[in-house]
Amino acid sequence: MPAPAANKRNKRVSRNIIIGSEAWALPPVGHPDRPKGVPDDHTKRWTVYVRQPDGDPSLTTWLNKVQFKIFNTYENPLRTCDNPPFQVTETGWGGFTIDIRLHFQPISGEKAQYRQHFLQLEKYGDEKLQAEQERTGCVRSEYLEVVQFNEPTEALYEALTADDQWSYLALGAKGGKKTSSMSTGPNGRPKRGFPNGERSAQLPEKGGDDIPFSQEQEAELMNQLKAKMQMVEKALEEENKKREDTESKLKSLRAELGHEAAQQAAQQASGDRSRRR
Ligand code: SLL
Repeated sequence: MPAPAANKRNKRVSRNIIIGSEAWALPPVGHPDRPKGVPDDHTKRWTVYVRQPDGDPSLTTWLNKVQFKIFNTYENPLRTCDNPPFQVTETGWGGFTIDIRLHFQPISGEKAQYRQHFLQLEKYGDEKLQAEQERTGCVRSEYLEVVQFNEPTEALYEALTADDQWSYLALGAKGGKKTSSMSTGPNGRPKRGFPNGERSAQLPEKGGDDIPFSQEQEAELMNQLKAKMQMVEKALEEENKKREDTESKLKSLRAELGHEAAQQAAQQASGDRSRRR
């Protein structure tokens, strides 16, 4: 269903997503590590997923939910993920094609789109890739997909160009850490400019709870860098001195040996010459 005409913009925005699956071997039947309740004929545990490439804006800006239609012998084969991670984990014995339905955020006015992914459970690819799959015990198969929004609604366009699409990276969801000395805005990113909201290219003089960067901090950072540079220079000086010592030792050793060695070399050379004649 196209967006109402009044909302249309003469723009096209696209987003990359990764669609993929990972499969691991299950411990054999009777093994203490084999999970309980898994049918005896299941040999693999697998996950099928839809995610944004690392560092990309959050796909929840435009993606509302994802449905995975798995093989129809599974219980409840239409699996719906209303929130990230958009993924389904199951066990089984064979690969099959999974239908994936991408549902967009209501502000987009876009109808759902379909994609497919073949659930690859067995090793594949060249020797190097198969060796890697053997080593890690994991078979991964994924591809990059592009979702295009032609003439997005105003609301979708706003969302797709907003700063806060990246805030999930700062909120420590995946190892990302908030820097404690910075104050952050409601979107989790460091606040910019002065506490009164004034924006300026000039850093404020002093820091404070509401001021993430200041001239004072800048100066302190410069001092720290200078101190580190002095340490490096000192270490370099010491190394140079060591090198000079070693070189002079080497020189005197050579001088000591020189006489003997020169004689040997001369004898050798004259022997060579006489043999050649
Ligand atoms: C096919 N590739 O397309 C085959 C089917 C089905 C795999 C593979 C167990 C399912 C369950 C499982 O792994 N099925 O336990 O319901 O015909």
